[in-house]
Amino acid sequence: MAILVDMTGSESRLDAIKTDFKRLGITDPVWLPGEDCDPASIELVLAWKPQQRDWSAYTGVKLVQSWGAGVDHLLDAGFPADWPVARFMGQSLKDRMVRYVCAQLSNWQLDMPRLVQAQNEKRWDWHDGRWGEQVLILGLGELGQSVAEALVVQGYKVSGWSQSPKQLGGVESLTGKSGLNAGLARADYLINLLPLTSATRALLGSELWARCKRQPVVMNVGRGASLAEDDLIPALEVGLLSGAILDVFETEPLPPESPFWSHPNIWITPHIASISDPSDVIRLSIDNLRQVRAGGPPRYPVDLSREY
Ligand code: OXD
Repeated sequence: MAILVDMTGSESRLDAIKTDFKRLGITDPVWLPGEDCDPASIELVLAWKPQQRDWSAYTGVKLVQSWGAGVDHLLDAGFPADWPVARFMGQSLKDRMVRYVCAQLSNWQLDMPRLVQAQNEKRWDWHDGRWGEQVLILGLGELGQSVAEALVVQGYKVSGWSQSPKQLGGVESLTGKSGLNAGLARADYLINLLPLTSATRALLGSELWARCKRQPVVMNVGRGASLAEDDLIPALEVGLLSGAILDVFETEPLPPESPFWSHPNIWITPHIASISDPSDVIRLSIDNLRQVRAGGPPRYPVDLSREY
């Protein structure tokens, strides 16, 4: 078999991925974009924002494996409709997301930037924190469920909004418009973990903010385009929201001219909430390829016609 790693990333990152294959004992040829491979020999395409569009010469592909949990970056890649597609999921991805969300909620409550500044100025800046109990998680997929369970353990009151009802210990399951309204009305924190689809694009916007009653902090760890970016600063200015913790953006890297950089109540991290562990992605992709070769479905299958 041969593998195509069609990823947008720095040369050193792509080279490191090639090395990871070797380290894991996979001796099959691994090709990077622009390298002179025989397209017909490729069985596995590992993709992150792939550059290739014409797949007509790739006659032997058995599986497309997304490097990440999200698959919106694959929607316009032009894959033939009958190629199986899988996304990445694994314990390391869940753990990292849980750690990011818990850390950022705690950082917000303790107002860490204020404390860091006080330390820099050798000032004892005691304050009594800004606490909140009620969390609404938008999207109860694998990552959303892990986050919900972890926040319950931390003592938060957690609701999760999803397409179909979910049974999760200690988590209130909300569905539909009325469920969303109920969750928004009492949320102190709103965490977006929805996949980006036509239905969720710009969902986090003024219409949603108008239904919030407790000036929540919004955390976006799903996809940037789920947030209507132009609606955010107005919602902060009129006090519908208290703050925004953003890890993902419509355009990444976030352009220097974005007003988000300098807003005091917007925290920015560079899409690092949960980074895929290369070894875990490679292992899953090889296992998935074996399953597909044996006639079964891959783990974490994706239906690109449904956008997730
Ligand atoms: C992902 C991501 O989709 O890192 O996993 O955004």
